[in-house]
Amino acid sequence: MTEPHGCYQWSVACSSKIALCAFERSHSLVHELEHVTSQAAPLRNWFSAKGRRISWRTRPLIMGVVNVTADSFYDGGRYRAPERAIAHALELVGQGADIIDIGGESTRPGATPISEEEELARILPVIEGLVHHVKVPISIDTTKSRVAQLALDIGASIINDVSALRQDPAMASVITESDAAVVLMHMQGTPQTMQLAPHYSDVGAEVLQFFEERVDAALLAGIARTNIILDPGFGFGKLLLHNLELLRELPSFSVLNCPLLVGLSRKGFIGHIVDRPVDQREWGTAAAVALAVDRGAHIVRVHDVAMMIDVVKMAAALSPRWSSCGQEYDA
Ligand code: HH2
Repeated sequence: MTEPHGCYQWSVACSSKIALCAFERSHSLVHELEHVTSQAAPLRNWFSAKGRRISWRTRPLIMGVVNVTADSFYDGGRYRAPERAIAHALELVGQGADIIDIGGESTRPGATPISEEEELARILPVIEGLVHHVKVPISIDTTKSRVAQLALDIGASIINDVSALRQDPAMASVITESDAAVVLMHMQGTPQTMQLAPHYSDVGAEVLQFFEERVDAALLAGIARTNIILDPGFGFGKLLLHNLELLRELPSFSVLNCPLLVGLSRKGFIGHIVDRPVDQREWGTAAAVALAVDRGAHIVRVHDVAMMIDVVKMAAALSPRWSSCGQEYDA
């Protein structure tokens, strides 16, 4: 019988098999697995954003990236004008994006922080221009509570906080009160410092411990577990080997009963391996995305939706983790 994975991985019935599977893949996280598998986990293939269930069945969801910035590491300057950003977001939705992630401030290594007013001026017109024209949830990539609040007020429903609620003490209550979903991402340091000297003794164990701490902090602040998404933060305070190790360790993070998001698209570590500049990393990204799908990612954050949706569909069709989730083919 096929191992139950993917959309069934949170079932009470399957938790011991999941634990066994994760145990086989991870040497360092045994005690965490024992702890979590002793808890009853609900059957869930969804997360909640402002009371709406965002679910998946046969493949991970695709989060399409729209950067309304001048200096993003790949598309900086391209969608700086609101009408261009809106047109690009509509294009990504047309290509099959399940979520649109709008960012007004670059988080690339060494990026110059921008003011709250500047960030608001960049993203609000884009949300306003999109919200009545797309059905997919709109996510906002921000660490600032006021930016989050105003974006949620006009229709966004997910806050993608790369600081995992650590940068702005008011962020957690904004999310609690609006019942938005939140992405809690791991980062060592800040975008200004993170690539200076990343250091871990066991990157997988440290990221898992960080997730436990941040999930506890979010729950304590009143955010429901069903609204929390976790992200290991590829490229955020990590050397090449740390990124590769995290991709290998991905299955072990499912023990926290939260969906996993991965942002691998065109990142520097892919560039190092394939030895190509940022505009030539789509094949390297495709390989990393396919492996992430097989290793348990539920949401894949990408710049190239049209390409990566085929990669995600094919990887899911081939993956034992997803193939038990009700895929049906005519032939
Ligand atoms: N990566 C980037 C930005 N936001 N959010 C999450 N949750 N996970 C990620 O891996 C992630 C993220 C960097 O990509 P991009 O937005 O294209 O670049 P920039 O930060 O330079 O705008």
